[in-house]
Amino acid sequence: METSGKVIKCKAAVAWEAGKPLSIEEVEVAPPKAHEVRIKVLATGICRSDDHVLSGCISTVHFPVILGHEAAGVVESVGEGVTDLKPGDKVIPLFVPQCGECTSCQHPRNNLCVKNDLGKHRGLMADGTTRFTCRGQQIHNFLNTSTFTEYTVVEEIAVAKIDDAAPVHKICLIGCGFSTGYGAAVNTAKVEPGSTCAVFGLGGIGLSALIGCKVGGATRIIGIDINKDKFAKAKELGATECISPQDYKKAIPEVLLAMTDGIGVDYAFECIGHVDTMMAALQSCRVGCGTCVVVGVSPAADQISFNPKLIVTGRTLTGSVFGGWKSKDCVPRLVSDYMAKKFNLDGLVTHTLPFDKINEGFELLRTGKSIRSILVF
Ligand code: CND
Ligand code: ZN
Ligand code: ZN
Repeated sequence: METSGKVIKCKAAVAWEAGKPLSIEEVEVAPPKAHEVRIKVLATGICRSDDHVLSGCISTVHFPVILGHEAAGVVESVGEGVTDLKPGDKVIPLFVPQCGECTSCQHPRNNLCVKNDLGKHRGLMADGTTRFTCRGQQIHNFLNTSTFTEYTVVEEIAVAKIDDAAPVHKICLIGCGFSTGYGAAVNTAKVEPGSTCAVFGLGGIGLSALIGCKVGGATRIIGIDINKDKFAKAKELGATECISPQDYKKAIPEVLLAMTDGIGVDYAFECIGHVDTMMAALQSCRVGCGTCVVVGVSPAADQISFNPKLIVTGRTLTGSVFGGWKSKDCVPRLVSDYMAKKFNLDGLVTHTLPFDKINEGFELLRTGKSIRSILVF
């Protein structure tokens, strides 16, 4: 059936309010307006950031909302003025867009296009409305993407065309988890051969940072997690040692110092989202040149305070969103690199579930049983 130009009725997981399970509903998805693209979502991952919204930890997001920001699909139709995409193209929606024109897009080291919706969480398209309606009510977008739905509409600056042959059930992770962690290591930290790295948190993001450390040539990669069930996969992906804070009386920075002859690590990645582990990661870094990269998202009101001696003595505290990648340029290249076997992210997918089991997927994440669950339609 020709759907172009028409409202599509389809299945979506609507978050009506925080603290409640998602509700599978029939939603109406309006056709794309000028410079917008309607995408049939084929596979979408569950990232901890989606859960942060549901748990109320990112309190600025407006409900009701369709969450999800890590997906792959095909273009169903395009709005007026869209020239670089056509129906049938395989694509990845981009939770950090790339307009190509703003001061951030023009800056060689800045990937945070001013058209991102990360801090403000307007949850609306550029014209101030959304394309989703359910039970007569407008439903908000999430991070320019909203992928927990069979069809979504995104701005053309928030979609990357990728290799037609790429397996959507795996490379959907390039939409967030993989690229975020991997880029934190290869772009933000620029891990060098021979270095020692520590990865705090061995979920989808942390394990991707670990893959990046390995690709960067790190000789020692220490994984840290309170859930020891994560250690086997971490070792499979390149961790040389794994430790749990619960096995030590001493704090983790002291343990890491002892493990490195008092030197500390060259690079530490915080992939959890707690301010205390962010501090621990910074304190674990080598004096004079160690770098701590914050990737985890902490509750909106949390603050860090620390003794400036930690950084005046040459440590660097930094962070990145979406691994520092300029999204529209880099996502197609990351997919090509995956196809060329420059890295393997398949091990991050622990569960593949039908879309209707989305709440089960969230439960697997919350109970620490999954790395990434992929929902398929
Ligand atoms: P996930 O929950 O899968 O992984 C977190 C891991 O940390 C789990 O294995 C936990 O067991 C472990 N953990 C929890 N508490 C501790 C602790 N105190 N000490 C050691 N380990 C602990 O989450 P994820 O990998 O999907 O996401 C990780 C963070 O990254 C999360 O905060 C998410 O919101 C954030 C993120 C950032 C970005 C970005 O662009 N910067 C994009 N997406 C997600
Ligand atoms: Zn994410
Ligand atoms: Zn821009």
